[in-house]
Amino acid sequence: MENLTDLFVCIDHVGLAVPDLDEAIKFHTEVMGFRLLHRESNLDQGVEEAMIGTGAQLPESAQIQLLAPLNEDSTIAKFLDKKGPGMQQLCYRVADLDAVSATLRERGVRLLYPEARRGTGGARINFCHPKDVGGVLLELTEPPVDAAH
Ligand code: CMX
Repeated sequence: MENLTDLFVCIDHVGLAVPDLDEAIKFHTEVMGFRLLHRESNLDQGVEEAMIGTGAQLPESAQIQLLAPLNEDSTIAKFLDKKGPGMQQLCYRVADLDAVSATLRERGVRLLYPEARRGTGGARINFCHPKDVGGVLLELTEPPVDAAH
């Protein structure tokens, strides 16, 4: 596969681990003044999640993802136990997840999954191991073709 030059489209979102999704939504909408843009449960990732944002479209604004554990085996439950609530991940949007993953692997970055998995709103996702990218868990997301952005 050809080595890519521009890997990322934009910063898609920042993910915050929260113990209680309803409380976190209430805080971010009523106190911080953001809008609730999307909410879903992702069984594959063991999370109940919400996307929060300014609602700005042009220029497009990155969003905040609130992540609460669906069960005690969830990655988010483990994160909350060890580190408490706070920033759990940074997410970059990509146009072609398979091509970007291949390029990053060639450059020595470990991807957590051998193949893309399902993320928010049906996006294709994978993660770079935090130890290989400066200590931050880095999600890569390829939005579904019919996504609004
Ligand atoms: N950010 C930065 N560093 C992290 C981290 C995070 N979110 N999670 C773990 N680490 C670090 C730990 O601090 C630890 O470092 P030290 O060895 O220096 O102490 C090391 O990574 C190992 O930590 P761990 O607690 O043993 O965690 P695991 O190896 O069991 O899991 C990871 C880490 C990244 C593999 C796991 O969190 C994972 O699979 N994440 C991807 C899936 C995910 O996060 N899903 C929820 C979000 C879903 C979504 O966005 O849609």
